[in-house]
Amino acid sequence: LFAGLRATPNDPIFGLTDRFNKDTDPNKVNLGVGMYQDAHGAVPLLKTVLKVENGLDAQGLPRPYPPMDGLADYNREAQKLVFGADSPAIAAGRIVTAQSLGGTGALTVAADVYSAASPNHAALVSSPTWANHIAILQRAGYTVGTYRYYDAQRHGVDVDGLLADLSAAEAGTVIVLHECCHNPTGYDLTREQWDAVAQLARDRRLTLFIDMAYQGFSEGLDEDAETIRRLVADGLTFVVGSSFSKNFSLYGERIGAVHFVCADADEAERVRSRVKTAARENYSTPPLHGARIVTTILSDEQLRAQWVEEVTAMRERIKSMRRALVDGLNAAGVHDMEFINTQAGMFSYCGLSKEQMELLRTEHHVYGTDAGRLCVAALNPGNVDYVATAIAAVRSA
Ligand code: PLP
Ligand code: TYF
Repeated sequence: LFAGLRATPNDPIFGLTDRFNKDTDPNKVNLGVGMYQDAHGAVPLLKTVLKVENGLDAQGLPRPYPPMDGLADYNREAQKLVFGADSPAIAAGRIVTAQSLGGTGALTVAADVYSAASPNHAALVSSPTWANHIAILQRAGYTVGTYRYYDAQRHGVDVDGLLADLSAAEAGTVIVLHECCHNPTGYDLTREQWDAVAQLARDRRLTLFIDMAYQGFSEGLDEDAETIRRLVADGLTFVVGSSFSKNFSLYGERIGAVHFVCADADEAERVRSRVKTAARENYSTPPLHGARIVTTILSDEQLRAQWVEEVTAMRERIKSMRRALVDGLNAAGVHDMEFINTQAGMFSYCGLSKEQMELLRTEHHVYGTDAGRLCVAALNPGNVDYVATAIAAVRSA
């Protein structure tokens, strides 16, 4: 039956972890996969999450099927976190929110609904982007192209290229944008640049998908959602994918949400039926556990405040590690990598070539992606100087 089946290549990012696990060097550092780690190099279990889990355990709750679009209380809380508790669009009933299997599942469901809504099956993603954006859209029948984004020379965003490429897109083209903490580069759009994108989206009737996998990891939970809230206030209709993998450190629970900002409540009702169908045909109903944890925390004032503190601590620690890396590089004689402090989120495009990234692995046991992406959220006081020295050595090799 499977004799003629050819194997597909390993996911390059998870493949790095496999290589890292086989490395026996005691100094090895995994800056490959995007997972936040604490000062001791562990993926944390947040204190608020543990507290709630213990409570849920003690209650011994049954596990019925949730609705296909997820728990209603969860959806309400997830929606408020993205759009703001006082959002007029929420009050008007024109935002459809459904629990999703992480940010990945949000995109999967969005792609199904988009493809039913418009005959234009073209999509554009940033060059570069998270590889799953391309894979998921292609799987849903989209022809996926790229818009210019990363400007290696200027260590930032090629805004002119981006706007030119969006201007050339046909009406109805799906445009995937990263709300904040761009994966993989770490470079985000400024407020003015977002305004220009929004103007184009309106003028050319582009279909925006805004991926927010890192809410709270750039400037703050509200600050990081500001663009989305402004687009809603401006009257745009679009879709948001949001994830609790990072800001609740619930990677393995597969918990996120997809939000459809519709023109009115009537349109929202029709969209909701499509969303439920997409869920039913993909996985029937989403899982309960992560949704219960997140709902309990977000709907309790004290727990929520404690969680916000934990998100703040993660964000601040990442920023301090960026500074420590730049300091370490300076101490090692590398003075042109200050740009690391201008990037946001878990990732840094460090500008090293594929060959240099391989040298970093083979000679120094430091693992980042071929494209030069380092997960700075996996740095800690015990490895940051080692990594800085290794980068300096590779640069002068
Ligand atoms: N979108 C982007 C831009 C990401 O970097 C990630 C990475 O984890 C995701 C979506 C997927 O998030 P999740 O693990 O919640 O599915
Ligand atoms: O970019 C990352 O490292 C994270 C995690 O197929 C990830 O977004 C990596 C690869 C993948 C799914 C998630």
